[in-house]
Amino acid sequence: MTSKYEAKDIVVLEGLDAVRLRPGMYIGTTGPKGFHHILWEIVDNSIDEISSGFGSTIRITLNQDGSATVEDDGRGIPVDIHPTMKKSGVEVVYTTLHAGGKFNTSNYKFSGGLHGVGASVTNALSRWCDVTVNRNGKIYNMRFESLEGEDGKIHGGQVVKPLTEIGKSTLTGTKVTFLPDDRIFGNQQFSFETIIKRARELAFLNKNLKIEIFDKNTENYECFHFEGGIADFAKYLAEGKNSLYDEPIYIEQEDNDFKMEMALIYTDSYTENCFSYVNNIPTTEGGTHETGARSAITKVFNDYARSINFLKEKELNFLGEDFREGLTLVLSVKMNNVQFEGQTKTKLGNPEARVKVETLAIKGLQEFLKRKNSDKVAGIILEKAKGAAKTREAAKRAKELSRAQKSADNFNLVGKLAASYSKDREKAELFIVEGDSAGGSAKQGRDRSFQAILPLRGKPLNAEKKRIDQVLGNEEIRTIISALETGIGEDFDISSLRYNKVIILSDADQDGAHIRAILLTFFYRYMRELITDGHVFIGLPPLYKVSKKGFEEYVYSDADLPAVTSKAGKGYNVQRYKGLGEMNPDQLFETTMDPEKRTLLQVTIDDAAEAEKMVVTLMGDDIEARKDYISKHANFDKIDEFMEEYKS
Ligand code: 28F
Repeated sequence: MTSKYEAKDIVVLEGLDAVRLRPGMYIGTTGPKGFHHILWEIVDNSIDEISSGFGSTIRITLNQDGSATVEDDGRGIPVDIHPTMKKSGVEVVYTTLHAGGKFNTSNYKFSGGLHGVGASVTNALSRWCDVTVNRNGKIYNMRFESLEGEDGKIHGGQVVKPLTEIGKSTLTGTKVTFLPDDRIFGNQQFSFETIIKRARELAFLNKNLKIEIFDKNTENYECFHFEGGIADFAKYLAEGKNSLYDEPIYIEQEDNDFKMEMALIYTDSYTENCFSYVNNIPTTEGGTHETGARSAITKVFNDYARSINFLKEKELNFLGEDFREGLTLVLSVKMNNVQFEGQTKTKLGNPEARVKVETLAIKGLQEFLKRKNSDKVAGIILEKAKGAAKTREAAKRAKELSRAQKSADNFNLVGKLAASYSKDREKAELFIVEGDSAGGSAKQGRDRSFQAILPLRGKPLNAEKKRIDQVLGNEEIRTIISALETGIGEDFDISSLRYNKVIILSDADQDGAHIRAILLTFFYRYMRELITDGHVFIGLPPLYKVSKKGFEEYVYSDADLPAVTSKAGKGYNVQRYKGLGEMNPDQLFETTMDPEKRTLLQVTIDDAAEAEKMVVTLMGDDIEARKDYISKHANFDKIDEFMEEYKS
């Protein structure tokens, strides 16, 4: 950066008529975006000046006549005469396309502006433009207008008042007021909302900048100044999520004419939120700088994980994606000769930017890790990555298993599942029966034409506490999945369901209740449609049989017992069934499986969020919360009874 400016430094490329002829070529569109673009061209010049270290404040005023004023407290645009152009610096900046240090890197380090065309475009597309400069202890003023020439055409940005000394001042700075030309833009107005959005962003991106916006029409006022810069930006973006630590990691590195700033904060979300910028321009499509930043994060934290033995020798490195889960990243680079690519020209293409950002970010992150108390934050990040890696591996294994299983487990099923004869899916029923002995009775007692029996040995594992790979590794669960033929999770396909009714048959004791809860949790987690489409039922076995000569009746609840015994009269006998296994095949069919006589509870989910909460609470680790929840509300609709049992 040269501190001494000479007007001769300005390079001349093109005249202003071209701008009015094809405004779209210079500002993209003459719609609202282009209309505001000519304001940002002026603001960009102020930002260039302030970020070079001169001045601190930009004030934008929306005036009542539809014009806008932009002021800064920089050095003021040079007023000396360019030796060959014989024009003042102000005139050159406002009447020459591509004028300015932007394309002559000796004056300003980095160029701004999407099209990089500068203030002359604003002048060319304004009805009038008034420039006041405070510099050298004096106040200078110059005025431009778009006027009809002798050729009958309108020529934009004509000098109507040459640069004139109009007073004295000890201050320095530049103030520009312009009225967008309605012959170009129609009758549009500046939008306070649009302006404050971008102004806020600019204030985040330039931490030394204070930016005020005042709308004289509405008296609306906003002022932005973020001392933390993009670190504050990252915080702002993470608002409403749960941050895993308080202050974002902020790094700032420079290498000759390349500057990069990065702020990272992790939240408990599972997605990445990345905002990147080049010369204050958003790079929505990402690009080489983002790639460089990501590889730096991956490398530095993997190395750190090794160095503290968080990753053991034989463990694999985390992948880039593991470090992206829950990451809010703001990346801002300043550089020259920017190449934009992509669908919307918002993707940085410069290959050297990847290398530079990666190198600088590695340096910055390593410096961060050496700082006191960084180990806590780093530990949190490593834990988050570890969780992400686990999920990633589990998901991968689950997919493989789920696929491999389709063929393998049909074999697994043989000998366990007693299939039904009929292929009529509408009528078909699958009984999942607790225990081998009850399973044996059910197999003998069933109506083979449409009832299939799957006995469960032991308890299937608790689906809530395990990751999907473990769930799928469990033999009992795999058998159920194979029998239903639907697949699970992402691969779940309800149209492949073999049985219209899936009936859980377990003992009326605590173990039985537990098995039901486990199965329902599994269905809820991995085959939710099975429940929502009404395919899941709970079979109700009788608790008692009341009998005497010529009288026999099954009783399904304690409450009903007195009524039945009094109906039986004197000399009856009450048999209490402790488990399904105590009934012989005929009894089991008659009491629990016969569609004509049995009682089934259909499992429904009234409110998915509530059900979710219930499953988490019922099957999760917090025992107190579980008890509490059960006594307050058990909400699998009709299985409230079952939850009552579970409570005991
Ligand atoms: C309201 C809009 O445009 N502010 C500006 C400066 C300061 C200098 C400058 C501008 C250098 C080579 C173009 C002063 N002293 N606000 C503004 N403040 N332009 S624009 O220089 C002109 C550029 O070509 C400036 C020493 N060096 C630069």
